[in-house]
Amino acid sequence: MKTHALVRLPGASFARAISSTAAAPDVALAQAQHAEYRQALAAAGLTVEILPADERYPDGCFVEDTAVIAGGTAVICRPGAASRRGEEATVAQFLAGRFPLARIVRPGTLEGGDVIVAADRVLVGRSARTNAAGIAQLVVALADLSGLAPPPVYAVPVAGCLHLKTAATYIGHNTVLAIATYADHPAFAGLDALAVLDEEAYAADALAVDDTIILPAGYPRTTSMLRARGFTVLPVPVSEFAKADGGVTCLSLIW
Ligand code: CIR
Repeated sequence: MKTHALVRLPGASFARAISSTAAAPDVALAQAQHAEYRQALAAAGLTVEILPADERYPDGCFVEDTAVIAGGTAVICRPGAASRRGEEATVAQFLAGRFPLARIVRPGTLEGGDVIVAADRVLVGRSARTNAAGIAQLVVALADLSGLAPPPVYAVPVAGCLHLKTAATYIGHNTVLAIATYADHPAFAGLDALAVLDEEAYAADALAVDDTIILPAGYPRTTSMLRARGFTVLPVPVSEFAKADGGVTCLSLIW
């Protein structure tokens, strides 16, 4: 049962967030959407912890990338994007005392958006942001500090999108939600893979809080598919974060 979420408010510098799109985010609208997102987290039953905006880091609201919480451990990431290095310091400060911490260090890079913690395995995207050294360090960190047997870790090559979780997310009940090209990936063998329609690919990044799923607004087919399976779906508008290649998982750390 998940109880907490950590978020960071988007600041004025969010206008300069890294983006593969030509569209510039509207900061005031992003801030309003972030407030709705926080309400959805609270409606899903979470206590929402809020870090203030940090104007040094335009992408700082995407806190998911700064840490991986798994097996009772928080692994502090070393972002692959140079402009994002340093974001993790305030997150580490917040998490220290709540979790034993491990850290990804040079030459490793790892961003939390590449890490899917599923029922019996951890899947890590090897992407433009996460390298083999980062993945190897994550494996060691989870084995050292969790007190649990290390779950099998699979490295999954990521192509055509930013992070692994841009393409697939674990939504509980042994189920993965994925874009069609990832739905039958061998890393998901043994899990139930639900494919989203190509025109709803952005909805593959879904945030599951137990049986509630926070989904980007505007994806009716994915919403109905999940509701038909018994999930409570909370659609939230995140258009301004999408302009900066972010989705609903990117905006929080959940535990
Ligand atoms: C970046 O390029 O780093 C940000 N503009 C977007 C990060 C999205 N994070 C995520 O998917 N976990």
